[in-house]
Amino acid sequence: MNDLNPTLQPVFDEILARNPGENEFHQATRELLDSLAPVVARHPEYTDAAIIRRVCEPERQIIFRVPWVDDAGQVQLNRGFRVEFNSALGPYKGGLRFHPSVYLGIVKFLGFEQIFKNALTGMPIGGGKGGSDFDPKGRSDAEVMRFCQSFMTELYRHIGEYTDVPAGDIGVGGREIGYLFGQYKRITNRYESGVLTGKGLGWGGSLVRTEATGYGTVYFAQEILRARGQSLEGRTVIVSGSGNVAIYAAQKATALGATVVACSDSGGYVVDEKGLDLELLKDVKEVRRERLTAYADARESAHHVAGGSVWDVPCDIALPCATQNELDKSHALALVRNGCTVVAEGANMPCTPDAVQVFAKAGVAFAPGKAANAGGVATSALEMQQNASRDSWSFAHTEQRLEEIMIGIHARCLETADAYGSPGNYVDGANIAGFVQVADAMLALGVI
Ligand code: NDP
Ligand code: 2IT
Repeated sequence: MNDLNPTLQPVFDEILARNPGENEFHQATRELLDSLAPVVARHPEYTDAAIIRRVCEPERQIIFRVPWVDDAGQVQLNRGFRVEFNSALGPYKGGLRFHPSVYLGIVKFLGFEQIFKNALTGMPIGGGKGGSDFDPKGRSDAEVMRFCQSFMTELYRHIGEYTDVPAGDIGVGGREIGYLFGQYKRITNRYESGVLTGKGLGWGGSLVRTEATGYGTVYFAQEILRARGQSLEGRTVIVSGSGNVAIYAAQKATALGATVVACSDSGGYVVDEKGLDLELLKDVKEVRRERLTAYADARESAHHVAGGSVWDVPCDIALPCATQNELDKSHALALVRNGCTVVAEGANMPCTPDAVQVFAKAGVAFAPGKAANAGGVATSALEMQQNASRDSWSFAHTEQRLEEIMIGIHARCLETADAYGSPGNYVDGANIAGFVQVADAMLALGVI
Protein backbone atom coordinates (compact mmCIF):
# COMPACT_ATOMS: atom_id res chain seq x y z
CA MET A 1 0.00 0.00 0.00
CA ASN A 2 1.36 3.45 -0.91
CA ASP A 3 1.53 6.17 1.73
CA LEU A 4 -1.27 8.70 1.72
CA ASN A 5 -0.39 12.37 1.42
CA PRO A 6 0.10 14.47 4.60
CA THR A 7 -3.45 15.83 4.48
CA LEU A 8 -5.11 12.44 4.08
CA GLN A 9 -2.98 10.20 6.33
CA PRO A 10 -4.30 11.74 9.60
CA VAL A 11 -7.85 11.28 8.30
CA PHE A 12 -7.19 7.59 7.73
CA ASP A 13 -5.44 7.23 11.11
CA GLU A 14 -8.53 8.70 12.74
CA ILE A 15 -10.79 6.23 10.88
CA LEU A 16 -8.66 3.31 12.11
CA ALA A 17 -8.71 4.59 15.69
CA ARG A 18 -12.45 5.37 15.77
CA ASN A 19 -13.67 2.18 14.07
CA PRO A 20 -11.58 -0.67 15.49
CA GLY A 21 -11.94 -4.14 13.95
CA GLU A 22 -14.06 -2.98 11.02
CA ASN A 23 -11.75 -4.26 8.28
CA GLU A 24 -14.13 -3.90 5.34
CA PHE A 25 -14.89 -0.31 6.36
CA HIS A 26 -11.16 0.45 6.59
CA GLN A 27 -10.67 -1.06 3.14
CA ALA A 28 -13.47 0.96 1.55
CA THR A 29 -12.43 4.28 3.10
CA ARG A 30 -8.78 3.70 2.26
CA GLU A 31 -9.69 2.94 -1.34
CA LEU A 32 -11.50 6.28 -1.61
CA LEU A 33 -8.72 8.25 0.09
CA ASP A 34 -6.19 6.71 -2.31
CA SER A 35 -7.89 8.63 -5.12
CA LEU A 36 -8.29 11.98 -3.34
CA ALA A 37 -4.75 13.47 -3.31
CA PRO A 38 -5.34 15.63 -6.43
CA VAL A 39 -8.75 16.67 -5.03
CA VAL A 40 -7.43 18.01 -1.73
CA ALA A 41 -4.64 19.79 -3.63
CA ARG A 42 -7.17 21.54 -5.86
CA HIS A 43 -9.86 22.13 -3.22
CA PRO A 44 -8.40 23.32 0.10
CA GLU A 45 -11.93 24.38 1.06
CA TYR A 46 -12.83 20.70 1.57
CA THR A 47 -10.06 20.28 4.12
CA ASP A 48 -10.90 23.60 5.81
CA ALA A 49 -14.48 22.42 6.33
CA ALA A 50 -13.38 18.90 7.42
CA ILE A 51 -15.46 17.44 4.60
CA ILE A 52 -13.46 14.21 4.28
CA ARG A 53 -13.49 13.56 8.02
CA ARG A 54 -17.23 14.22 8.13
CA VAL A 55 -18.08 12.09 5.09
CA CYS A 56 -16.32 9.12 6.73
CA GLU A 57 -18.49 9.39 9.87
CA PRO A 58 -22.06 8.10 9.52
CA GLU A 59 -24.77 10.64 10.32
CA ARG A 60 -26.60 7.98 12.36
CA GLN A 61 -26.09 4.28 13.21
CA ILE A 62 -28.94 2.16 14.48
CA ILE A 63 -28.41 -1.31 16.01
CA PHE A 64 -31.34 -3.30 17.34
CA ARG A 65 -32.53 -6.65 18.66
CA VAL A 66 -34.58 -8.83 16.32
CA PRO A 67 -36.31 -11.67 18.19
CA TRP A 68 -38.57 -14.08 16.32
CA VAL A 69 -40.11 -17.54 16.69
CA ASP A 70 -39.08 -20.39 14.35
CA ASP A 71 -41.34 -23.14 13.01
CA ALA A 72 -40.42 -25.39 15.95
CA GLY A 73 -41.64 -22.75 18.41
CA GLN A 74 -38.10 -21.80 19.51
CA VAL A 75 -37.24 -18.16 20.11
CA GLN A 76 -34.44 -17.03 17.79
CA LEU A 77 -32.37 -13.91 18.18
CA ASN A 78 -30.65 -11.77 15.54
CA ARG A 79 -29.14 -8.31 15.35
CA GLY A 80 -30.44 -5.63 13.00
CA PHE A 81 -28.54 -2.65 11.59
CA ARG A 82 -29.27 0.51 9.66
CA VAL A 83 -26.45 2.94 9.01
CA GLU A 84 -27.73 6.29 7.75
CA PHE A 85 -24.47 7.48 6.31
CA ASN A 86 -24.97 10.66 4.34
CA SER A 87 -28.04 12.67 3.33
CA ALA A 88 -26.43 15.63 1.55
CA LEU A 89 -27.97 14.69 -1.80
CA GLY A 90 -31.27 13.15 -0.72
CA PRO A 91 -32.89 10.66 1.66
CA TYR A 92 -30.61 7.81 2.75
CA LYS A 93 -30.87 5.10 0.12
CA GLY A 94 -29.42 1.62 0.01
CA GLY A 95 -30.20 -2.03 0.47
CA LEU A 96 -30.63 -4.45 3.34
CA ARG A 97 -28.40 -7.53 3.52
CA PHE A 98 -29.44 -10.70 5.37
CA HIS A 99 -26.40 -12.95 5.71
CA PRO A 100 -24.74 -14.58 8.74
CA SER A 101 -21.52 -12.61 8.08
CA VAL A 102 -23.23 -9.22 8.59
CA TYR A 103 -21.81 -7.02 11.36
CA LEU A 104 -21.34 -3.28 11.74
CA GLY A 105 -18.12 -3.16 9.66
CA ILE A 106 -19.84 -4.68 6.63
CA VAL A 107 -22.88 -2.44 6.89
CA LYS A 108 -20.61 0.62 7.18
CA PHE A 109 -18.46 -0.33 4.19
CA LEU A 110 -21.58 -0.85 2.10
CA GLY A 111 -23.16 2.39 3.31
CA PHE A 112 -19.97 4.30 2.58
CA GLU A 113 -19.72 2.94 -0.98
CA GLN A 114 -23.38 3.72 -1.46
CA ILE A 115 -22.86 7.46 -0.85
CA PHE A 116 -20.59 7.88 -3.86
CA LYS A 117 -22.36 5.33 -6.06
CA ASN A 118 -25.64 7.14 -5.52
CA ALA A 119 -24.00 10.48 -6.32
CA LEU A 120 -22.68 9.02 -9.59
CA THR A 121 -26.20 8.11 -10.70
CA GLY A 122 -27.07 11.81 -10.74
CA MET A 123 -30.29 11.03 -8.85
CA PRO A 124 -31.31 12.84 -5.62
CA ILE A 125 -30.39 10.07 -3.16
CA GLY A 126 -28.11 9.96 -0.13
CA GLY A 127 -26.31 6.85 1.10
CA GLY A 128 -27.26 4.22 3.67
CA LYS A 129 -27.25 0.48 4.21
CA GLY A 130 -28.67 -2.03 6.65
CA GLY A 131 -29.21 -5.66 7.31
CA SER A 132 -28.97 -8.47 9.78
CA ASP A 133 -26.92 -11.55 10.62
CA PHE A 134 -30.09 -13.57 9.94
CA ASP A 135 -29.46 -16.49 7.53
CA PRO A 136 -32.47 -17.08 5.28
CA LYS A 137 -30.97 -20.32 3.90
CA GLY A 138 -33.07 -23.33 4.83
CA ARG A 139 -35.75 -21.19 6.50
CA SER A 140 -39.41 -21.59 5.52
CA ASP A 141 -41.38 -18.71 4.01
CA ALA A 142 -43.25 -18.41 7.33
CA GLU A 143 -39.98 -18.07 9.26
CA VAL A 144 -38.68 -15.46 6.82
CA MET A 145 -41.97 -13.58 7.20
CA ARG A 146 -41.83 -13.57 10.99
CA PHE A 147 -38.21 -12.44 10.91
CA CYS A 148 -39.01 -9.61 8.46
CA GLN A 149 -41.98 -8.51 10.58
CA SER A 150 -39.84 -8.35 13.71
CA PHE A 151 -37.07 -6.51 11.85
CA MET A 152 -39.53 -3.91 10.53
CA THR A 153 -41.19 -3.51 13.94
CA GLU A 154 -38.05 -1.60 14.95
CA LEU A 155 -36.90 -0.27 11.57
CA TYR A 156 -40.21 1.45 10.68
CA ARG A 157 -39.59 4.35 13.07
CA HIS A 158 -36.35 5.28 11.30
CA ILE A 159 -37.40 5.13 7.63
CA GLY A 160 -39.77 6.96 5.30
CA GLU A 161 -40.14 8.25 1.77
CA TYR A 162 -38.28 11.50 2.65
CA THR A 163 -35.99 10.02 5.30
CA ASP A 164 -34.51 6.66 4.43
CA VAL A 165 -35.54 4.22 1.69
CA PRO A 166 -34.22 0.64 2.02
CA ALA A 167 -34.20 -2.01 -0.73
CA GLY A 168 -32.67 -5.45 -1.32
CA ASP A 169 -29.12 -6.79 -1.27
CA ILE A 170 -27.72 -10.27 -0.53
CA GLY A 171 -30.49 -12.44 0.95
CA VAL A 172 -33.17 -9.78 0.44
CA GLY A 173 -35.26 -9.99 -2.72
CA GLY A 174 -38.90 -9.63 -3.71
CA ARG A 175 -40.19 -12.03 -1.04
CA GLU A 176 -38.49 -10.17 1.83
CA ILE A 177 -39.41 -6.70 0.52
CA GLY A 178 -43.04 -7.87 0.41
CA TYR A 179 -43.06 -8.95 4.06
CA LEU A 180 -41.19 -5.79 5.12
CA PHE A 181 -43.58 -3.51 3.24
CA GLY A 182 -46.61 -5.37 4.62
CA GLN A 183 -45.45 -4.82 8.20
CA TYR A 184 -44.55 -1.15 7.58
CA LYS A 185 -48.00 -0.54 6.14
CA ARG A 186 -49.66 -2.32 9.03
CA ILE A 187 -47.78 -0.43 11.75
CA THR A 188 -48.04 3.01 10.19
CA ASN A 189 -51.47 2.64 8.56
CA ARG A 190 -50.03 4.35 5.47
CA TYR A 191 -49.67 3.01 1.95
CA GLU A 192 -46.36 4.82 1.54
CA SER A 193 -45.04 3.21 -1.65
CA GLY A 194 -41.86 5.28 -1.69
CA VAL A 195 -40.58 3.89 1.63
CA LEU A 196 -39.03 0.78 0.05
CA THR A 197 -37.88 -0.11 -3.45
CA GLY A 198 -37.72 -3.49 -5.15
CA LYS A 199 -41.45 -3.91 -4.57
CA GLY A 200 -43.54 -6.41 -6.55
CA LEU A 201 -44.85 -5.28 -9.92
CA GLY A 202 -48.48 -5.52 -8.80
CA TRP A 203 -48.08 -3.23 -5.78
CA GLY A 204 -45.84 -0.29 -6.62
CA GLY A 205 -42.68 -1.89 -7.97
CA SER A 206 -40.90 -0.81 -11.14
CA LEU A 207 -40.32 -2.87 -14.22
CA VAL A 208 -36.58 -3.50 -14.75
CA ARG A 209 -35.67 -3.14 -11.03
CA THR A 210 -35.15 -6.91 -10.75
CA GLU A 211 -32.85 -6.94 -13.77
CA ALA A 212 -31.27 -3.53 -13.23
CA THR A 213 -28.03 -4.22 -11.38
CA GLY A 214 -26.92 -7.05 -13.66
CA TYR A 215 -28.07 -5.30 -16.82
CA GLY A 216 -26.37 -2.10 -15.74
CA THR A 217 -23.08 -3.87 -15.07
CA VAL A 218 -23.12 -5.31 -18.58
CA TYR A 219 -24.02 -1.92 -20.08
CA PHE A 220 -20.98 -0.53 -18.28
CA ALA A 221 -18.75 -3.35 -19.61
CA GLN A 222 -20.15 -2.67 -23.07
CA GLU A 223 -19.13 1.00 -22.77
CA ILE A 224 -15.60 0.00 -21.75
CA LEU A 225 -15.39 -2.22 -24.82
CA ARG A 226 -16.93 0.45 -27.07
CA ALA A 227 -14.29 2.95 -25.92
CA ARG A 228 -11.72 0.43 -27.20
CA GLY A 229 -13.53 -0.15 -30.50
CA GLN A 230 -14.75 -3.59 -29.36
CA SER A 231 -18.04 -5.24 -28.39
CA LEU A 232 -19.46 -8.15 -26.39
CA GLU A 233 -20.28 -10.11 -29.52
CA GLY A 234 -18.51 -13.49 -29.48
CA ARG A 235 -16.82 -12.85 -26.11
CA THR A 236 -16.53 -15.39 -23.31
CA VAL A 237 -17.83 -14.15 -19.96
CA ILE A 238 -17.76 -15.47 -16.39
CA VAL A 239 -20.05 -14.26 -13.65
CA SER A 240 -19.51 -15.20 -10.03
CA GLY A 241 -22.46 -15.77 -7.74
CA SER A 242 -25.79 -16.98 -9.04
CA GLY A 243 -28.12 -14.58 -7.30
CA ASN A 244 -30.00 -11.53 -8.51
CA VAL A 245 -27.04 -9.60 -9.91
CA ALA A 246 -25.29 -12.61 -11.49
CA ILE A 247 -28.38 -14.00 -13.21
CA TYR A 248 -29.34 -10.74 -14.93
CA ALA A 249 -25.75 -9.88 -15.81
CA ALA A 250 -25.58 -13.26 -17.53
CA GLN A 251 -28.90 -12.60 -19.25
CA LYS A 252 -27.86 -9.24 -20.70
CA ALA A 253 -24.38 -10.43 -21.69
CA THR A 254 -25.99 -13.36 -23.53
CA ALA A 255 -28.50 -11.06 -25.24
CA LEU A 256 -25.61 -8.89 -26.47
CA GLY A 257 -23.89 -11.86 -28.11
CA ALA A 258 -21.51 -13.12 -25.43
CA THR A 259 -21.32 -16.68 -24.10
CA VAL A 260 -21.47 -16.93 -20.31
CA VAL A 261 -19.59 -20.11 -19.51
CA ALA A 262 -19.54 -20.19 -15.70
CA CYS A 263 -21.19 -18.99 -12.50
CA SER A 264 -20.82 -19.91 -8.84
CA ASP A 265 -22.35 -20.03 -5.38
CA SER A 266 -20.76 -20.50 -1.98
CA GLY A 267 -20.54 -24.27 -2.61
CA GLY A 268 -18.57 -24.17 -5.86
CA TYR A 269 -19.08 -23.35 -9.54
CA VAL A 270 -20.52 -24.72 -12.74
CA VAL A 271 -18.88 -24.62 -16.15
CA ASP A 272 -21.21 -24.81 -19.13
CA GLU A 273 -19.30 -24.49 -22.40
CA LYS A 274 -22.54 -24.12 -24.37
CA GLY A 275 -23.40 -21.03 -22.37
CA LEU A 276 -25.59 -20.91 -19.27
CA ASP A 277 -29.22 -21.99 -19.70
CA LEU A 278 -30.76 -18.99 -17.98
CA GLU A 279 -34.26 -20.39 -17.64
CA LEU A 280 -32.83 -23.43 -15.86
CA LEU A 281 -30.60 -21.24 -13.68
CA LYS A 282 -33.58 -19.06 -12.68
CA ASP A 283 -35.67 -22.11 -11.90
CA VAL A 284 -32.92 -23.58 -9.68
CA LYS A 285 -32.08 -20.32 -7.89
CA GLU A 286 -35.19 -18.13 -7.93
CA VAL A 287 -38.00 -20.69 -7.80
CA ARG A 288 -36.57 -23.80 -6.13
CA ARG A 289 -33.89 -21.94 -4.09
CA GLU A 290 -31.49 -24.86 -4.57
CA ARG A 291 -27.72 -25.23 -4.93
CA LEU A 292 -25.86 -25.05 -8.26
CA THR A 293 -25.33 -28.82 -8.19
CA ALA A 294 -29.00 -29.04 -9.21
CA TYR A 295 -28.17 -27.02 -12.35
CA ALA A 296 -25.33 -29.39 -13.30
CA ASP A 297 -27.54 -32.43 -12.63
CA ALA A 298 -30.14 -31.13 -15.07
CA ARG A 299 -27.83 -30.04 -17.91
CA GLU A 300 -25.65 -32.36 -19.96
CA SER A 301 -23.20 -29.69 -21.15
CA ALA A 302 -22.46 -28.54 -17.58
CA HIS A 303 -20.28 -29.86 -14.80
CA HIS A 304 -20.02 -28.77 -11.19
CA VAL A 305 -16.76 -28.16 -9.34
CA ALA A 306 -17.11 -28.26 -5.57
CA GLY A 307 -15.09 -25.51 -3.85
CA GLY A 308 -12.28 -24.26 -6.12
CA SER A 309 -12.20 -20.92 -7.88
CA VAL A 310 -14.48 -19.90 -10.73
CA TRP A 311 -11.70 -17.50 -11.83
CA ASP A 312 -9.67 -20.46 -13.09
CA VAL A 313 -12.13 -20.77 -15.99
CA PRO A 314 -10.70 -18.94 -19.05
CA CYS A 315 -12.68 -15.86 -20.13
CA ASP A 316 -12.38 -12.52 -21.94
CA ILE A 317 -14.55 -10.63 -19.45
CA ALA A 318 -15.02 -11.28 -15.73
CA LEU A 319 -18.04 -9.98 -13.82
CA PRO A 320 -17.69 -10.66 -10.07
CA CYS A 321 -21.28 -10.56 -8.78
CA ALA A 322 -21.20 -12.43 -5.43
CA THR A 323 -19.65 -10.66 -2.45
CA GLN A 324 -16.80 -8.54 -1.05
CA ASN A 325 -13.20 -9.76 -1.39
CA GLU A 326 -14.16 -12.83 -3.43
CA LEU A 327 -11.45 -12.14 -6.05
CA ASP A 328 -7.91 -11.87 -4.66
CA LYS A 329 -4.43 -11.48 -6.11
CA SER A 330 -4.03 -15.15 -7.11
CA HIS A 331 -7.43 -15.09 -8.82
CA ALA A 332 -6.49 -11.90 -10.66
CA LEU A 333 -3.22 -13.47 -11.83
CA ALA A 334 -5.15 -16.49 -13.12
CA LEU A 335 -7.54 -14.23 -15.04
CA VAL A 336 -4.67 -12.26 -16.60
CA ARG A 337 -2.85 -15.47 -17.52
CA ASN A 338 -5.96 -16.72 -19.29
CA GLY A 339 -6.32 -13.53 -21.36
CA CYS A 340 -9.09 -11.65 -19.54
CA THR A 341 -9.10 -7.96 -20.57
CA VAL A 342 -12.13 -6.45 -18.80
CA VAL A 343 -13.32 -6.78 -15.19
CA ALA A 344 -16.51 -4.99 -14.09
CA GLU A 345 -17.72 -5.35 -10.51
CA GLY A 346 -21.40 -6.29 -10.20
CA ALA A 347 -20.91 -6.91 -6.48
CA ASN A 348 -19.72 -4.35 -3.92
CA MET A 349 -15.92 -4.44 -3.48
CA PRO A 350 -15.48 -8.04 -4.74
CA CYS A 351 -11.87 -7.43 -5.82
CA THR A 352 -9.19 -7.04 -3.15
CA PRO A 353 -6.79 -4.07 -3.46
CA ASP A 354 -4.01 -6.49 -4.51
CA ALA A 355 -6.19 -7.87 -7.29
CA VAL A 356 -6.94 -4.36 -8.54
CA GLN A 357 -3.20 -3.67 -8.68
CA VAL A 358 -2.65 -6.81 -10.74
CA PHE A 359 -5.27 -5.62 -13.23
CA ALA A 360 -3.71 -2.15 -13.43
CA LYS A 361 -0.23 -3.54 -14.10
CA ALA A 362 -1.54 -5.94 -16.76
CA GLY A 363 -3.57 -3.27 -18.56
CA VAL A 364 -6.89 -4.97 -17.76
CA ALA A 365 -9.74 -2.44 -17.78
CA PHE A 366 -11.20 -2.45 -14.27
CA ALA A 367 -14.57 -0.88 -13.36
CA PRO A 368 -15.25 -0.52 -9.61
CA GLY A 369 -18.64 -1.49 -8.20
CA LYS A 370 -19.64 2.02 -7.23
CA ALA A 371 -19.76 2.81 -10.95
CA ALA A 372 -20.46 -0.55 -12.60
CA ASN A 373 -23.23 -1.76 -10.27
CA ALA A 374 -24.99 1.60 -9.86
CA GLY A 375 -27.79 0.54 -12.20
CA GLY A 376 -29.65 -1.19 -9.36
CA VAL A 377 -29.93 1.83 -7.11
CA ALA A 378 -30.48 4.12 -10.11
CA THR A 379 -33.53 2.06 -11.04
CA SER A 380 -34.62 2.19 -7.40
CA ALA A 381 -34.60 5.96 -7.82
CA LEU A 382 -36.70 5.52 -10.97
CA GLU A 383 -39.10 3.42 -8.87
CA MET A 384 -39.28 6.30 -6.36
CA GLN A 385 -40.04 8.71 -9.22
CA GLN A 386 -42.87 6.49 -10.45
CA ASN A 387 -44.25 6.15 -6.92
CA ALA A 388 -44.11 9.91 -6.34
CA SER A 389 -46.08 10.57 -9.52
CA ARG A 390 -48.35 7.51 -9.06
CA ASP A 391 -47.29 6.36 -12.49
CA SER A 392 -45.75 3.22 -13.94
CA TRP A 393 -43.50 3.16 -16.95
CA SER A 394 -43.06 0.52 -19.63
CA PHE A 395 -40.18 -1.95 -19.58
CA ALA A 396 -38.68 -0.41 -22.73
CA HIS A 397 -38.79 3.15 -21.37
CA THR A 398 -37.35 2.19 -17.98
CA GLU A 399 -34.60 0.10 -19.53
CA GLN A 400 -33.70 2.96 -21.85
CA ARG A 401 -33.37 5.27 -18.84
CA LEU A 402 -31.12 2.69 -17.17
CA GLU A 403 -28.91 2.37 -20.22
CA GLU A 404 -28.59 6.17 -20.53
CA ILE A 405 -27.66 6.42 -16.86
CA MET A 406 -24.93 3.75 -17.20
CA ILE A 407 -23.53 5.39 -20.35
CA GLY A 408 -23.53 8.69 -18.45
CA ILE A 409 -21.68 7.23 -15.45
CA HIS A 410 -19.08 5.69 -17.73
CA ALA A 411 -18.49 8.99 -19.51
CA ARG A 412 -18.33 10.89 -16.21
CA CYS A 413 -15.73 8.49 -14.81
CA LEU A 414 -13.49 8.92 -17.85
CA GLU A 415 -13.91 12.73 -17.99
CA THR A 416 -13.16 13.08 -14.28
CA ALA A 417 -10.15 10.75 -14.45
CA ASP A 418 -8.81 12.90 -17.30
CA ALA A 419 -9.47 16.15 -15.46
CA TYR A 420 -7.62 14.95 -12.34
CA GLY A 421 -4.58 13.47 -14.05
CA SER A 422 -5.25 9.73 -14.27
CA PRO A 423 -6.65 9.17 -17.75
CA GLY A 424 -8.43 5.86 -18.29
CA ASN A 425 -8.52 5.06 -14.55
CA TYR A 426 -12.14 4.18 -13.68
CA VAL A 427 -11.35 3.84 -9.97
CA ASP A 428 -10.05 7.40 -9.64
CA GLY A 429 -12.75 8.71 -11.97
CA ALA A 430 -15.59 7.14 -9.98
CA ASN A 431 -14.16 8.05 -6.57
CA ILE A 432 -13.43 11.66 -7.48
CA ALA A 433 -16.66 12.34 -9.41
CA GLY A 434 -18.82 10.86 -6.64
CA PHE A 435 -16.87 12.54 -3.85
CA VAL A 436 -16.79 16.02 -5.38
CA GLN A 437 -20.53 16.02 -5.89
CA VAL A 438 -21.21 15.05 -2.28
CA ALA A 439 -18.51 17.40 -0.94
CA ASP A 440 -19.96 20.41 -2.78
CA ALA A 441 -23.43 19.66 -1.41
CA MET A 442 -22.02 19.30 2.13
CA LEU A 443 -20.21 22.64 1.81
CA ALA A 444 -23.43 24.32 0.68
CA LEU A 445 -25.44 22.85 3.56
CA GLY A 446 -23.07 24.12 6.26
CA VAL A 447 -21.57 22.37 9.25
CA ILE A 448 -24.23 19.77 10.07
P1 NDP B 1 -28.17 -12.64 -3.83
O1 NDP B 1 -28.45 -12.97 -2.42
O2 NDP B 1 -29.27 -12.67 -4.81
O3 NDP B 1 -27.00 -13.58 -4.40
C1 NDP B 1 -25.76 -13.62 -3.80
C2 NDP B 1 -24.92 -14.64 -4.52
O4 NDP B 1 -23.58 -14.52 -4.08
C3 NDP B 1 -25.34 -16.07 -4.25
O5 NDP B 1 -25.07 -16.87 -5.36
C4 NDP B 1 -24.45 -16.46 -3.07
O6 NDP B 1 -24.21 -17.85 -2.95
C5 NDP B 1 -23.17 -15.73 -3.42
N1 NDP B 1 -22.47 -15.40 -2.16
C6 NDP B 1 -22.90 -14.58 -1.18
N2 NDP B 1 -22.02 -14.55 -0.16
C7 NDP B 1 -21.05 -15.38 -0.52
C8 NDP B 1 -19.86 -15.76 0.11
N3 NDP B 1 -19.50 -15.28 1.34
N4 NDP B 1 -19.06 -16.63 -0.56
C9 NDP B 1 -19.41 -17.11 -1.78
N5 NDP B 1 -20.54 -16.77 -2.44
C10 NDP B 1 -21.34 -15.92 -1.80
O7 NDP B 1 -27.49 -11.19 -3.78
P2 NDP B 1 -27.34 -10.11 -4.94
O8 NDP B 1 -27.14 -10.79 -6.24
O9 NDP B 1 -28.42 -9.13 -4.78
O10 NDP B 1 -25.99 -9.38 -4.51
C11 NDP B 1 -24.71 -9.80 -4.98
C12 NDP B 1 -23.71 -8.67 -4.82
O11 NDP B 1 -24.15 -7.53 -5.58
C13 NDP B 1 -23.50 -8.14 -3.42
O12 NDP B 1 -22.17 -7.71 -3.27
C14 NDP B 1 -24.42 -6.93 -3.35
O13 NDP B 1 -24.00 -6.00 -2.36
C15 NDP B 1 -24.21 -6.38 -4.75
N6 NDP B 1 -25.25 -5.50 -5.26
C16 NDP B 1 -26.56 -5.87 -5.28
C17 NDP B 1 -27.51 -5.02 -5.81
C18 NDP B 1 -28.94 -5.42 -5.94
O14 NDP B 1 -29.72 -4.63 -6.49
N7 NDP B 1 -29.35 -6.60 -5.48
C19 NDP B 1 -27.16 -3.69 -6.31
C20 NDP B 1 -25.73 -3.42 -6.32
C21 NDP B 1 -24.84 -4.29 -5.79
P3 NDP B 1 -24.96 -18.67 -1.79
O15 NDP B 1 -26.41 -18.68 -2.20
O16 NDP B 1 -24.32 -20.01 -1.83
O17 NDP B 1 -24.71 -17.92 -0.52
O1 2IT C 1 -25.62 -2.04 -3.33
C1 2IT C 1 -26.63 -1.55 -3.87
O2 2IT C 1 -26.56 -0.56 -4.61
C2 2IT C 1 -27.93 -2.17 -3.61
N1 2IT C 1 -27.98 -3.19 -2.92
C3 2IT C 1 -29.18 -1.55 -4.15
C4 2IT C 1 -29.64 -0.42 -3.29
C5 2IT C 1 -30.99 0.16 -3.64
O3 2IT C 1 -31.42 1.00 -2.85
O4 2IT C 1 -31.60 -0.19 -4.66
